[in-house]
Amino acid sequence: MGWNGLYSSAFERVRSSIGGVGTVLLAYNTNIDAIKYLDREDLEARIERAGVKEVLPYSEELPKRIESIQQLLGSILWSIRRGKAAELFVESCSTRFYMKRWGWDELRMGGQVGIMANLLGGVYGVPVIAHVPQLSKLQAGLFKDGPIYVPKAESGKINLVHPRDFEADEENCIHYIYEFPRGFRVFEFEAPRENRFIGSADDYNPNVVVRQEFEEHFEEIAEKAELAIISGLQALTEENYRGPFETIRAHLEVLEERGIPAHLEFAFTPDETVRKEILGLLGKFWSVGLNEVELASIIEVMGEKAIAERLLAHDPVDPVAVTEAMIKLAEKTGVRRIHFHTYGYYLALTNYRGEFVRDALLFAALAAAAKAKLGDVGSIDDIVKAMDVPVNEKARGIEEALAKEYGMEGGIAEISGYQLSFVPTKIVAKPRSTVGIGDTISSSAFVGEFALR
Ligand code: 8BR
Ligand code: 8BR
Ligand code: GLC
Repeated sequence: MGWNGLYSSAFERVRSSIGGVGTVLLAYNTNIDAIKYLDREDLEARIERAGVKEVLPYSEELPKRIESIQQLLGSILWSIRRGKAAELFVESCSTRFYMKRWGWDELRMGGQVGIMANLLGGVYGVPVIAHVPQLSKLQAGLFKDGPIYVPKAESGKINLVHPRDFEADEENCIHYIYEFPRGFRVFEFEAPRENRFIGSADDYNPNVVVRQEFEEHFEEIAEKAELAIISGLQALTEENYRGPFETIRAHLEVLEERGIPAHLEFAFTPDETVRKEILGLLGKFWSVGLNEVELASIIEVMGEKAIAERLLAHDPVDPVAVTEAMIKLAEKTGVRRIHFHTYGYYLALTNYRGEFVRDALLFAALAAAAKAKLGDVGSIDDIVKAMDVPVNEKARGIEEALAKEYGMEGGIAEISGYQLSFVPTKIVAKPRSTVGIGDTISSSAFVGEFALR
């Protein structure tokens, strides 16, 4: 069967079995994404007003956090010049106010938890319990209908309610997302690909502030779940990680005791100390999801500089370097599943076997293409609309390299006691937006795998 045949049969099987998946616990980051599609003239005028000389240095090197309008505009330029994503905490109130007045074109659900809750609960119909650090009316309104719940403590007991029925009036956690298309020009710079810069005007998610319900009643909440996906550790720093890590470690122990497989969605974590701490926690997870930059950054803190460099040297990324890095990571931490995704293909290294691992990746790639094509996936049947997106041509060379190196056939190979699964992805030429595709990929593959078991 060719890849298109494998795609449609994987989709049909996941569609018919996903209803059998139990409740998924999602923690910790949920926020509001205020999306602004950048406009050249507007941006140039703003940079001129703020002072070109003061702005440009930050487009060479990102600041650690944003404390001025010059740093904000310079960081946006940093992303545009490289076509790279970046996300920084906005500390200064006057800059937050500047962003608010600059405005947005669209408000969307944000944060790995929020995005996955809407996809799993709102689209796939899989029940989810979400951690939402602050439930404002605006935040609650961004949740889709469906089996999406937040725990509410009432007279010492936990009840599960839809976020709109939580009826709290808490703060807005807003992340301003500045998106630009491939070829976007500003002054003499041109974006080599579409991407975004995120400025987080949010005191809760970047610090992983855990709600009282989750601090005090975690065992009772976990009792209701069969799977877990953890995310949102990426903005922690050497200064503030200790408290949240204690809570997370305690939560992971509860999940482990109850035999609940947990997936870590590893987003880019600039702080090296935090990355090392995450590495130390990985053994408590069943599974981890990451892209090439993230894999290189974690392999680097393991002292494997040479492999880290190989991961970033080629486009598309060398799959043999990826496989070697995944084996090192699995051997060091004991994590049972590593799901790698990059522009054009995915790989999964598992310490168990079966075609369902590959088929879950195919389902995820179709979901990702639907998300890129439509912006928002409304129902599971929308995902079929991505069937006509062509399978990435460049992935043929990747497949050949894997066949030669590991004897891979039909996207599956056996290496040093692990199964390696490969799929070429479908790439949408003009994506509606780039935010949240990674979350769609990781959650669809993880949950899809349990649907197919
Ligand atoms: P992409 O081509 O995949 O967008 O690669 C850009 C990488 O830069 C992303 O993996 C993104 O995670 C990372 N990044 C982020 Br997000 N924040 C960053 C930061 N503060 N400093 C440097 N890189 C960052
Ligand atoms: P990260 O932000 O975690 O890197 O996830 C983004 C992922 O989305 C990439 O690894 C890539 O597989 C996928 N993706 C991107 Br970016 N653009 C896409 C597109 N136009 N069509 C399909 N998938 C895309
Ligand atoms: C990060 C950002 C959030 C965005 C999400 C998309 O969590 O903080 O704003 O929605 O990534 O993956």
